[in-house]
Amino acid sequence: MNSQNVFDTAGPDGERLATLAWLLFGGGLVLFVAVLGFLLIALFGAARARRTLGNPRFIVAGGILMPVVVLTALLLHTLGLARALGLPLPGDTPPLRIEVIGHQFWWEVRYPEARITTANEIRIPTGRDVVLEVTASDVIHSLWIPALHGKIDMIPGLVNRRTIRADRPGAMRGQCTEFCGTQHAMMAFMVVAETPEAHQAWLDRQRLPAATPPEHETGRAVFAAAGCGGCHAVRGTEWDARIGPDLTTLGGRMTIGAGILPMNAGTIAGWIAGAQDLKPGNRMPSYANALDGPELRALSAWLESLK
Ligand code: HEC
Ligand SMILES: [Cu+2]
Repeated sequence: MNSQNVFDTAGPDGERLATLAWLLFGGGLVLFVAVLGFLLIALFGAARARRTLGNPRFIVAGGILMPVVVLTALLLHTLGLARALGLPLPGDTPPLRIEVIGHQFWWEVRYPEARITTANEIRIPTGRDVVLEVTASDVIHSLWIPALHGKIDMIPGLVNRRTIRADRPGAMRGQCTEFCGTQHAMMAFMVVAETPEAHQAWLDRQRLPAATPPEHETGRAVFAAAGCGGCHAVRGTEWDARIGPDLTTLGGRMTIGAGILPMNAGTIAGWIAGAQDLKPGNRMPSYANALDGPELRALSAWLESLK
C-alpha cells in the first residue's frame, strides 16, 4: 500500500469518502460528456437540432433546473454522509487516544495512556477505535490520512477530536492540508496500522529508555557536544527538550524529516548536515560546517540504532 490515495482505503470512513469521490467523478464525467455533445451539436448539428438548443425552455431546464436538482441532491447526500463519519464502534472497548500536535513543519505524536511521545509517524491498532485529538503549536495545520478519513483542522488553542478506524494492517501516507508556511508541502507523515498484538508490543518497546551500547558511545558524545539536546528529547538521557521531534526511537520510523526521505543512517547524516538544504526555513540548523565526517557517521549510526 504505502500510498496517499483516497481510492485505496483502509477503513470504513475511507470507504465512504471513496464512494463519494467516485460519485463526484462519475457524475462530473457524465455532465462533461453531455456538455461536449451539446457543443458538437451547436457547432455542426442540423439546423433543427441547433434551434432546439437555443430554445429558452432548454436553457432554463439545462442551465437552472438541472444544477439546482443535482446540487441539492449532492448536498443532502453529503449531509447524511457527514453524520455517518467518525461514529464509534458499538461495544465496551475504550478507544485509544492519540494526541497529534502540528508544528512548522513536523508532527508531534503522544500516547497519553502509555505516556510516550514520538513524531512524524502514527501507529494504530486495527479493528479498534482511535480518537485523534489534534491541535497546533504555532499556526493552523490540518491532518489528513486519505485512506482513513477527511481532513481535521489543527488550530492553536483548540482541540479537535475525530474517531478513526483501520480495518486492515498496512502503511499509508498522510499530509498537512492547510498551508502553514514555506515547507508545508514537506510536512507529511506515515500511518502504520498493525494488529492489536503487534501494536501493544510496539507500545511496550517505546516505553523503554533509549539504550547506548558501547560501540555507539562516540555518537552519543557527539550529540552532547553539538548541543542537539537543546531542542530534542531522548528518553532515558538528560535531554528532554521539545522544540524538535523526540528522537528516542528515531530509527524505528519509516521516514525522516516528516516524510521527506526513507529512514537509514545515510539519510540521517544527510539531514543533520543539510537540514536547511533539504527543507529550507525549518527550525533546525544545518551542521555541515560544525561536524566532520567521522563525527557525523558516529552520530547518525547511534540515532539509527534507536528503535
Ligand atoms: C534549534 C533547535 C534544534 C537543534 C539545535 C537541533 N535540532 Fe534536530 N530538529 C529540530 C526541528 C524543529 C526538527 C523538525 C524539522 C522539520 O521536519 O520541520 C528537527 C528534526 C531532526 C531530525 C528528524 C526527526 C524525525 O522525526 O524525522 C533529526 C534526526 C534531528 N533533528 C537530529 C538532530 C541532531 C543530531 C542535532 C544536533 C547535531 C539536532 N537535531 C539539533 C530542531 C533542532
Ligand atoms: Cu502544516
